[in-house]
Amino acid sequence: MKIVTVATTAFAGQRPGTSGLRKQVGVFMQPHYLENFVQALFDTLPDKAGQTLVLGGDGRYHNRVAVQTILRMAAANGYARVLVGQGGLLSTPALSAVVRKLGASGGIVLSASHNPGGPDGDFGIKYNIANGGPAPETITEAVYTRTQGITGYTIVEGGTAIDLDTLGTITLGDMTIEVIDPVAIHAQLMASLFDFAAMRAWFAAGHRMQYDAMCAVGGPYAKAVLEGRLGAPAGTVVNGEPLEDFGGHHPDPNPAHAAQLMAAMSGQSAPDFGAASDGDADRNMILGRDFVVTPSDSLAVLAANAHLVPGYRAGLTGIARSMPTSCAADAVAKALGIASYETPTGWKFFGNLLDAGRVTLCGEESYGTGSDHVREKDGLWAVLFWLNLLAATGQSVEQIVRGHWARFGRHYYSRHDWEGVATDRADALVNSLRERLPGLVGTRWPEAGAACVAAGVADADIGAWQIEAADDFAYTDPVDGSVSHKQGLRLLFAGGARIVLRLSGTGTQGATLRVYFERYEADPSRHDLPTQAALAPLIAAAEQIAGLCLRTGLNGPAVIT
Ligand code: G16
Repeated sequence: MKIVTVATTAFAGQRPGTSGLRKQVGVFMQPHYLENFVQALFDTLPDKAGQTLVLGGDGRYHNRVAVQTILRMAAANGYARVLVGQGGLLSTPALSAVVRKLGASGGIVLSASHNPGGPDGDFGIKYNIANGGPAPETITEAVYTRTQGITGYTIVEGGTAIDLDTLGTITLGDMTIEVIDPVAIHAQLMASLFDFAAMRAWFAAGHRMQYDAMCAVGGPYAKAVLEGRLGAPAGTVVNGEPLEDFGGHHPDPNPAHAAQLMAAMSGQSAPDFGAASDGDADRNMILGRDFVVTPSDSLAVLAANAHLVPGYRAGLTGIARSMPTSCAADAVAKALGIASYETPTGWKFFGNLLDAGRVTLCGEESYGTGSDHVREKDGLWAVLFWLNLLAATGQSVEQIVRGHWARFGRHYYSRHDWEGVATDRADALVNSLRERLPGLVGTRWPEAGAACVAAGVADADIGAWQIEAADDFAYTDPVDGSVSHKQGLRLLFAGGARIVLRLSGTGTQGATLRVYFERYEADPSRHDLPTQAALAPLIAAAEQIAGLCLRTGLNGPAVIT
C-alpha cells in the first residue's frame, strides 16, 4: 500500500448547510473537490487509530466513485476499520443504526436526500457522530474552516477497485473493510419496536398498501420488511430498485412530487394505506384513500397513539419538533403531561435531547419523523408505526386523523416554497423583514379579514388578525447551552396563527424561500375546510407584509405542500 499526499488548493463554499454539503454533481466531480472536504473532515476529527467508520450512500450518480475514494483516504488517514453497505448503499437511518449498534466512531452518508440525482442532479456528503446523528454545528463549522486552508490530502494510491458487492472482509493496508448487509440490521431493529404479528394479520385479512420507494435506496429496506417479514403481496413496494438517477423522478415524498402514488391512492379501489420515502429513505409521506396526512399531524398522531406500539408502550419522555412544524404535537404533549421542545430546522438539533432522554419522538414539517431508536429521521420506521396503528385500531388512516382532530383540534398547515429566487433578492427580502419585525407587533391586517371573506372562511375577525409577537427565532440547547441565532422569522398572530419565513439550507441553485402557515381550529364542524382556503388570510397577510411577489420577482410559490 502506497500512501501519497496530493497537493490541492481550497474551494470556496464548502460550508455544510442544514444537512451536510450539497452541490450539483458537476461541482463534486471536479478534481480534488470531494477529497478536500473529506480530508478537512478527517483533520477535524480526533485520532483515527483503532476507530471504525461507517460509509455508504443513497446510490445516486457518483456514489460508487466517491465510496472508492473515501475508502482509500480512510486507510491513508489511519482508520482501523470501515463498514460499508453492500454495493456502497446505506440509507441514512440504517447508517445511524449501524453506527450505534456496532460502536463506530462515526459515519459518512453520501446523499443529497430528496434532491434529484443523475449526472445533472445533486450530490452530497454528511458526517454523523458516534451517537449516530448528524454532526453538530461546532464540528461542521470546524470542517468548513479547515476546507478554507487546505493544501493537501492523503490517499492510498492506485490499486484495483475495491469489491463493494460481495459481503465479507477485505484489507487495504492496515485497514479492514467489511461489506455489510444494512437491510438486515435495520429490519431487525424494526422488528424489535413494532407488533409484526398484528401487521402480518392486517395484510392477511386482505388489506392493501402501496409503498413508493421512488427508485431510491429505501426500496430494499421496505421490501425486506413489508413483502418479506409481513407477508404483503409482491408489488406492494413500487419503484423499489435503487437507480443512479432515481428513474428520472424527483425523490421527494410529497403530494407534488409523488404524483404516481397520489393517483394510485385515489378512488374506491385504491389501497387502504399509501406511503413513500425519499432519496436516502429518511423522509416519509403517509396517505389514506383519498386522504393526505401532513407531516405535522403525523407526528402528533404517532405521539397520541404511541401506547399502542410495543416499543413505546412504556410511554414517551417528551416530544420535539422543529420551529416551523405545526404545534399539533405540542397539544398532544400537553395532554400527556410530557415536555415538548421547539428546535431550529435540522435533525442535528434533536441529538442532544434524544441522548439526554428528554424526548422519545421528534418530527419536522419536511416529511421527517423519528424516535430514539436511531439519531436520524427514519422513513420506513414512520410507515411501520402507522401500519402498527392501523392494525391495532382496525381504523382507516382517515378515521385515525379525524378522531385526532376531534380530540385535539385541527392545526391547518401548509408550506409554500418559492424556488430559484436570486440569492441577493432572497437575502434582501429576509433582511428587510427582519428589520421591520419590531414595528409589526400590534399591527392589524385587514387584508386577512378580506381574504377570510373571499375564501368563504366565516371567522373574518379572528383576533382581528393582529400580530402579537414577531421575532427571529433563536434556540438555546437545553442540554449543552449552545445558542443558534437567525433560525427563521416568526409572525405570531392572536389566537395562535403563525407565519414563518426562512431560507432553505439544502438547495443547490439560487435560494429557496420557505413560507410556512399555521392556524388552529378547535371547532369540529370546521375541520373540513380546504387547507389553502383556511390559510388564505395568512397567505394574504404574508404577501402584504413581506412583498413576496415583488421582492422575489416570481408570480408565486413553485411547490405548495
Ligand atoms: C434536511 C434536514 C431536515 C430539514 C430538511 C429541510 O432533511 O435533515 O432536518 O428539515 O433538510 O431543510 P431546509 O428547509 O433547510 O431545506 P433531508 O431529508 O434533506 O436530509
